[in-house]
Amino acid sequence: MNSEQLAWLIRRHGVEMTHLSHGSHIGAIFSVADIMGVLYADILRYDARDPAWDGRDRFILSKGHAGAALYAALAECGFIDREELKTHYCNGSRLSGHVSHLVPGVDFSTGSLGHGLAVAAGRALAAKQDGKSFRSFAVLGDGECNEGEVWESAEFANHFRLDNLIAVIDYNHLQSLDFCNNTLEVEMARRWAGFGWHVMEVDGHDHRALREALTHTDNPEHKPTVIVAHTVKGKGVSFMENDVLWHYRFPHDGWEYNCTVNELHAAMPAGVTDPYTPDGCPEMVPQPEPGKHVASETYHPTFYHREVEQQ
Ligand SMILES: Cc1ncc(C[n+]2csc(CCOP(=O)(O)OP(=O)(O)O)c2C)c(N)n1
Ligand SMILES: [Mg+2]
Repeated sequence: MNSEQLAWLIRRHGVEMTHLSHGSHIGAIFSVADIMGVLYADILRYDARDPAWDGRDRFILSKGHAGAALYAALAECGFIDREELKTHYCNGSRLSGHVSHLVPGVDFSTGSLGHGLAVAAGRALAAKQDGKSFRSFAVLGDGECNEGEVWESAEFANHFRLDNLIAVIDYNHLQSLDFCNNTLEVEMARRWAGFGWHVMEVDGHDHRALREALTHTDNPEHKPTVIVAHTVKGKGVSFMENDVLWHYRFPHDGWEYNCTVNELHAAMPAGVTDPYTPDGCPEMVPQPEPGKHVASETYHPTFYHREVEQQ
């Protein structure tokens, strides 16, 4: 399976998982889907039949609220059964809303933001000390970079010249409740360079650019690498793109679900079959207009107040 196909399936599974569970974070899943697709199709070394293989690259999805994207990748790559994805968020399921290390192929539980890079850096150092050749990867959100531990880890990785450590920042300028520039915006590339990292900036939805950056992490000064991936939260579905609403809202029955599925179908790569709605959904018209949402009891209070103020 190529990375485009995998990224599409991550998005499609993400829609189904959040729809069935009434779970959250579809915007974050869509934002990181291409990064995950390239990592799992082209970059990471793993053996799905032997998830604990010692030579595997270590991977941490530090923005663990997008766990559905990781579970979907693991299902498509053979670590777990596709059917199990339907249990996401259910009581008793090992596919908890945020990432669980009980799932084969997962090295570290995440969801409490800010910790993934520290663990990834520790593993990179351990690899060097033990003479092992695996690499250590972490994917972080840009809002997550407000956590101080990220920068302690950045300093640590620089000090130990961890050139086997690769971080990817999903740089979508949104957090859970607002844009980063209304919260605490990190001037991403300059900050990481200041911390002594090898910095690359790419379009985080361009697979070729992602692949190119992820395969050229070597640098003469043996710095750790960060790839600042410019992304759009909600990427792939017009009315979700760049709208903070879809951090918590799931695609509801009716036009939200149907239009989401149909927009994904319009961009379905050759060779992929939709496991849930192979022929798409009955056409529906988005209601209301993109950006103007009807307040409902399922909305987060912040959005509700925003809508009330707008009236
Ligand atoms: C330590 C911690 N604080 C707060 C939260 C609640 N929370 C979940 S997602 C999120 C926003 C994260 O934004 P970002 O890292 O930019 O991720 P995105 O969804 O935009 O990819 C927050 C604050 C959390 N999970 N962990
Ligand atoms: Mg963000």
